[in-house]
Amino acid sequence: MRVLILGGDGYLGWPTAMHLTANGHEVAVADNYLRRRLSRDEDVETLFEPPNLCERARLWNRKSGCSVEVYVGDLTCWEFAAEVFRKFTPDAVIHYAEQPSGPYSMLGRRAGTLTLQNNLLVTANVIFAVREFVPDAHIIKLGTMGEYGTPNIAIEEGWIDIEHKGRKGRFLYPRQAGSLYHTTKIMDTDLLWFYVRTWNLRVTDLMQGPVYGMTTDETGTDEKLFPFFNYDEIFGTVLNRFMVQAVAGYPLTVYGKGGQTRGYLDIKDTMQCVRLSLENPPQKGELRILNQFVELFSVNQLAEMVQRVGNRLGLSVQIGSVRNPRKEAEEHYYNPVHQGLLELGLQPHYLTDEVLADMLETVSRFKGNIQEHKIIRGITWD
Ligand code: USQ
Repeated sequence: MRVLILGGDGYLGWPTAMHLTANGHEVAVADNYLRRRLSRDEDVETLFEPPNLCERARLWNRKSGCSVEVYVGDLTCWEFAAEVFRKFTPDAVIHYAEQPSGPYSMLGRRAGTLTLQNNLLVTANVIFAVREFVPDAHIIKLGTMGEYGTPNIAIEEGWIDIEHKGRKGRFLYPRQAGSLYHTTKIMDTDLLWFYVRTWNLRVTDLMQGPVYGMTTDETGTDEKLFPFFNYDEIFGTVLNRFMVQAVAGYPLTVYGKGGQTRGYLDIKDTMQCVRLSLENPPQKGELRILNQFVELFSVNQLAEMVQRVGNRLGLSVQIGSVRNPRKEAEEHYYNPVHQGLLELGLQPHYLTDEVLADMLETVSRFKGNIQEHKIIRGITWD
């Protein structure tokens, strides 16, 4: 298939480009380096600076013989979005092109507005471009498990059947996010659902949990092909942060009581989930929602695992406690369904001691780059 990856420079975008070309698809990527710019502006650069997209495409071509077409530009700009769709005419679009951080979206009015504008306008442009240039194309949108929040009932896969006053109906599962960023993902889902009903679009919305890891089948140990790896308070996700903290000898930053539970997955499984969704498209006029994670962990469980494995490697890992900067439940019921991707053929990678040890060893290669002042910035939801 001809696959257009929007946000192709990001933590998931670049590994997806390599993974899909390695599996026989034709791929183009588009990105405006927003994530790199925001990291620089906020003084929270990644553990190492990956090469730019054109250089990454050259390196990958030299290694694998596969080509990736590169478009650099801003997808909130209709002219650029239209040009990319017109030239590449994709069979499928993978939409990762969003400001992806809860803490960034809560920095203040300017960051909040940027998040709203970027995320909603790119989603709208994707919808309009598909309608105008490739109406049969499949849109695969990266959503988040955070759209559901932490309700006191089981979380279904996107939809819920409700019986009310003797009548029955099927609705989007109730959503109640914990940051402005997560709320933009709810708005994306609503936009997509409206246009699926109105224009018969074909859409998969992937509700993903926090991802961990740095290596995929395609990167191997070649660090020039590694994705971004953020360990800072703004763009770093919890397990990636804990691994860097363990290597740096910084007490693991458990927020609040540490009972916050989420569904996690290895970046290798993100690759599988996205490819399986691509290769098994829904019908036109269908919004298919899949909950994309493999295992549930609380923050405390993650910290204990990192401590145990880190100590075995001689790291002397301490578990710290940080006043929770977010407004979220620190102890709660959490029971999300995640059947759809397994039914499509997902072969999960689990978070074993071996996997953790491997990640800690990979992070140790960059120990000299770790800057402790990036770990806690003091951003609060207040
Ligand atoms: N947490 C800590 N200590 C830290 C960092 C985080 O205890 O140093 C806690 C948070 O308070 C939260 C949990 O760990 O309860 C997960 O936080 P996170 O920063 O790893 O993940 P989150 O902000 O929810 O966002 C990340 C990605 C986002 C994606 C989301 C999936 O940045 O793009 O949508 O994971 S989910 O969490 O399921 O909504």
